[in-house]
Amino acid sequence: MNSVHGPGPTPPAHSSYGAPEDADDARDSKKAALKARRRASKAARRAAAGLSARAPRFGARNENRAAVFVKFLVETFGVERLRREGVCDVAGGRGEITCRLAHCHEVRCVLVEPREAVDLQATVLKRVAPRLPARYRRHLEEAGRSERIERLATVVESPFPPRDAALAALVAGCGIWVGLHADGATEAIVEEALRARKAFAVVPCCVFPRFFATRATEDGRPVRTTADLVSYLAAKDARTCTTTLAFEGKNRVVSCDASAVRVAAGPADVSSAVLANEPILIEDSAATWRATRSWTADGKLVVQNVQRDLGDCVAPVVAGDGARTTMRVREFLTTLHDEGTGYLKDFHLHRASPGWYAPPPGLNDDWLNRFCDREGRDDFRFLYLGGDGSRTPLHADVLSSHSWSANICGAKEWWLFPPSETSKLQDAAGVNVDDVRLGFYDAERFPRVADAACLRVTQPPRSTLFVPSDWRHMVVNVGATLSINHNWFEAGAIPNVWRYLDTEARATAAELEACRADVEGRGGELSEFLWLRERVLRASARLNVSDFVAMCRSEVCARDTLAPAGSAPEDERRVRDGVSLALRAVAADHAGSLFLDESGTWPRDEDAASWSRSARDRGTAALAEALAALEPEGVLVRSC
Ligand SMILES: O=C(O)CCC(=O)C(=O)O
Repeated sequence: MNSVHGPGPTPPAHSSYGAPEDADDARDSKKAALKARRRASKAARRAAAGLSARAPRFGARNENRAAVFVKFLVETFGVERLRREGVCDVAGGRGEITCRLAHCHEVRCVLVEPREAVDLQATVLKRVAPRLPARYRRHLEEAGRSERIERLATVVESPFPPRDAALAALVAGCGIWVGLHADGATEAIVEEALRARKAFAVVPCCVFPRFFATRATEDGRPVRTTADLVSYLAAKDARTCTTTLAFEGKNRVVSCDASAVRVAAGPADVSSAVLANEPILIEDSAATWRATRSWTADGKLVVQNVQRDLGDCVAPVVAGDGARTTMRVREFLTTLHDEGTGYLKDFHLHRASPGWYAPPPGLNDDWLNRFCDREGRDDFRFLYLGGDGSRTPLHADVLSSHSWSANICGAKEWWLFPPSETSKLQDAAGVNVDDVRLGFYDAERFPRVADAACLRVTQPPRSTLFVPSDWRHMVVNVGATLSINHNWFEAGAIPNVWRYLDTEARATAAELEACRADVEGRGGELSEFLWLRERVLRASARLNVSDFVAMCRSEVCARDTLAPAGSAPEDERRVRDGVSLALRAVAADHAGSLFLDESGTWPRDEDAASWSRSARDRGTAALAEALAALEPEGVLVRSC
């Protein structure tokens, strides 16, 4: 079993996921024999006392454990989800769990078992059928086999996780990974599922302390017992739950939905999520906002109040056919409940009418909108309003910014993909899939969408979702939904923002290269051409490199710390280094094309003062000042 994760020597290959005949097994069998002797003598005592020989049982007999575990899976994840996402049954032995899920619940299953060829039809006929309710048994008796198993179950003969790419893709195609007494594979299931953001449920059994010698409990003891192993696995992620299953023996299940967005327990969790660039849901964060109080009653939209407050505003609307238009909010409201109506999006609420809400704590160190306010330019604070089923296609946010989105009423279903999954969401030409729901995209053109690790959440009314920088996401509204969102970023996102801007700056430079000769031909200066390039970049990307420098300078010079309040010194260091590296890259590649006016902002007038030597010197000086604030030991920035 050389693919089982975890430190220490590898359990021998002869066994199913490492069930070696070692001292621990011997100890386990001794314990079992002792237990059996105790049970027999108890039964004898009860018989002597004239009582029933049968001892009271904790739950079902051990041989029913697969049935009990499947019941747990159905109750925990719901049969709809099991069917939608599919189950990977790791170290599933003869395949009883797979047989039950596929045959009785019509769940697509992949059984990974390294030991021997598994005959699922034999298992269902011999082991499963005799214990099934009559309705499932009858058609097996008639047909002598289960077509559902033929149709839904795949056996993968491999260690876990499979190394072969095709087999690994089969496993990755399942949303829920399970292991009942999977022995040496148990920790691998947990680790891989957390990494791939899958849901999992494992029932640990043998511990093999000799093979996994470096495992330690939270209080530092070596993991020696099954109870230790349960706590050790549960400690790997705050979202895990442990439950006791109703059968005898090793019956503690550790389960977790690593595909679920975390819910914040307090502001510190929000700051940690921002630092880690991970989504987080903040419940009830919009409950007391003036917007919520004014525009909803009993959780429902009060259309006439929205009309009263915003009716005359003109807002952008994406029509049902995708065409972009604008209309008065009052007019849009009359169509809100019509089928296939448009989606009112990106309406600048704060600009039109401020004071309806305050950004949630932890999501308000907003460099982007502060900069826009300072410069008196368009901000990134929006109101969205859409009917049931209205949708925003898969995208990553503008400028590689974060966003937060708060529901005033209605709910939103989110699909969120970490940056590592981006290529799986694209076709061979690098075009993004528009709708990631199964059946809504061309699986031949986008063959890896189903394998992409995805976080899911149905965001309830009055809550806020933090959407991190560079995470692609898709949204579908559930019921008429009014939401407020900001695109924003803090210091931690600056490396991503810079990467985005640098790519755009290079593309703009390449496109404009042909104009350089024109400018030079009419006797213009190189700096006029560089200013022009910055101007085009600003129009296409909303920020140019000069803006980026001005924004970073005003933030880093005005404060002592850049990471969220209360962050560890190493986080502060990491965040500072990120900003510093971005500005060093500006110094290396763009120092000669920074232009600032006397007030320290982009000189937008189309006259020679804008691209003058002094405008460039001010740009270079702003960059040097920002770097000096970040790196007091000093950096030399030279204008070219
Ligand atoms: O609510 C929506 O439809 C889209 C919101 C979004 O994409 C965001 O907040 O980043």
